[in-house]
Amino acid sequence: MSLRRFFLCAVIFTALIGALPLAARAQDGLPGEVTSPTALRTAPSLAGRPLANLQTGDKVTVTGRFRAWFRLTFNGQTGYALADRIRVQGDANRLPDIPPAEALPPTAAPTATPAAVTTATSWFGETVLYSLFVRSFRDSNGDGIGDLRGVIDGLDYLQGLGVNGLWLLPIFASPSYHGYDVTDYQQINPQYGTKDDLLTLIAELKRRGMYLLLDLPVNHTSNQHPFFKDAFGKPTSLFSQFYVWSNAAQTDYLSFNGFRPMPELNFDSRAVRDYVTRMALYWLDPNGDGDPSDGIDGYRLDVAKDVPADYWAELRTAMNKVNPRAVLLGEVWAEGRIIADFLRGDGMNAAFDFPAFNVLAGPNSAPGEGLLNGVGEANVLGLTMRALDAMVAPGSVLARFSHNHDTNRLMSIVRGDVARAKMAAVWLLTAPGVPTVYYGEEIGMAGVKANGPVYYDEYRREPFDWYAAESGPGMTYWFRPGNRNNGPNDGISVEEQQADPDSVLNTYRALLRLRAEHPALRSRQVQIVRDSGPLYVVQRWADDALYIVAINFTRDVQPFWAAVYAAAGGQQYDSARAEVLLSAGYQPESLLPAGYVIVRLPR
Ligand SMILES: [Ca+2]
Ligand SMILES: [Ca+2]
Ligand SMILES: [Ca+2]
Ligand SMILES: [Ca+2]
Repeated sequence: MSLRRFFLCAVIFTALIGALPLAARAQDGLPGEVTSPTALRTAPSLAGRPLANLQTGDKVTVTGRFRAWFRLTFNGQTGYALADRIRVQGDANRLPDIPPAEALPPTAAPTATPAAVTTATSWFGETVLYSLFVRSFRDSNGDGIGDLRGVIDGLDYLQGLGVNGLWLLPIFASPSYHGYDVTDYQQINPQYGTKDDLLTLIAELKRRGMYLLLDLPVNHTSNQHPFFKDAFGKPTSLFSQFYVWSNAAQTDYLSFNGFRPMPELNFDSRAVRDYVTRMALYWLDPNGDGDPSDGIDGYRLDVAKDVPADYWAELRTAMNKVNPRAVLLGEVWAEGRIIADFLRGDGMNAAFDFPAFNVLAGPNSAPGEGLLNGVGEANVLGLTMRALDAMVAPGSVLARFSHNHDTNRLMSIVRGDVARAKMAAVWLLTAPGVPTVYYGEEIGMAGVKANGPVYYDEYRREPFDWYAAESGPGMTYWFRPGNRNNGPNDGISVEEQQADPDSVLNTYRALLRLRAEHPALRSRQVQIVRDSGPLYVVQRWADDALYIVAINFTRDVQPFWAAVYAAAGGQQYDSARAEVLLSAGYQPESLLPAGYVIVRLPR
């Protein structure tokens, strides 16, 4: 077995078994110290029996993690404690994830019913999703803050771009700029507009044959949510069971990533499940007449990994009674094995492909260390995508992306290399699954998380640049510090790229037009070619033609047709008949670094 083959096998093994090689080092546990009192419990919920009270300064051994909990041993006892109460010596990210089967009571075990998913996903699988931050996209009333009327004003642009589904980052009432801490799931953030504005947007989208997903952050609420305010410090509150308290006085609680403004909802509670389901169903049929034609098409589920998978199955069952076509697209930011735990056929219809993103982008903290920068092997990307495809329930959809609102932007990942950004677009828009374009990606906006104390992710969520001068009708200006990533007259705006056929914008338009014109480029008849050497090669079929997509992620010139023939087991195609649909750096026997080609071979 060659070294390379051994490495590839190791990757397959890793993808299937899910044990990251790095995690193995932490297998025996990391030393930790308790930073504030908490209980050691038998299971990660308040229902679990307390084994011991952990006091500040107690020394423990941490052996794994499950959602917001660490598994640890203390005085010979093994159990779970809240992760934000333990300071770990070493890299806690390398701790192995505990399978839910071990951490949850056996009653939570799933039963798969793949048929339910297949119906809902038939339309969703044809979608190109546009992830849109309302605050930054387009302003309709001149206050500098994007709003729903602004989204409506921008629909001609989006339809012209060629996307047909919108995922709006959270639009519900919230005290924060980002909206991931909700105070009322039935109210639209007044800065963004009204329920009527949303209904108008939905009607406008339907008229255009477009779809709408709303972001549903229900792992946690805001600490300003009325239920939390009522229960905080008041054990007799009717809403006590809604949250996960860690002291009897109910002044200390489990929160998302230990972030106090985001107390986690307690999904062990029937009342919580019923409440969240009622909120989620509301927007599927906003006027409540039993006809979902006035409603949204589904939800993107925030932090879906930290809500029990059996709850998503429960929500799916309830949604099927209102609109069986509506989809649930989960953010399960984890390795493939965990994603597969949620795509079982009975709950979520779709999830984001974080493993492929990891291969493409490299470590999120170090831009420029992934395949998009020529680091690593294209075969690893193909294997990673194939492994996840094979692990999830039939009919499930994987949403692909090169970056999102929680990561550095693509243009920053590739360190401003426009050719590599376009190459990433070719991967995204020809990959099997649902491509997700993050607003501003299509004009090559840059964005890197900044150090605090005030600004962090805002730098990855900057105002969408409509104009060269950053001013004009619809332009938002809620965030405009001097050190932002996108400025005036930097070549990054719709206005500056509109007429340039080589612009990033027109590359996205060309790719989306190809997808629309050639059903094979979006069909499920696709093969990510094995053993294509340094090239990433995808084959797609129509009745009358074979389509080949090849991308050279490396920093060297690579042979093209020779690699295609080798991957096809020596079979030769009549390359003289090849119709080149889109290319860059195609020579044509070879591909330059960051080059790509989409060819059509008539049968
Ligand atoms: Ca506004
Ligand atoms: Ca209705
Ligand atoms: Ca949770
Ligand atoms: Ca600009």
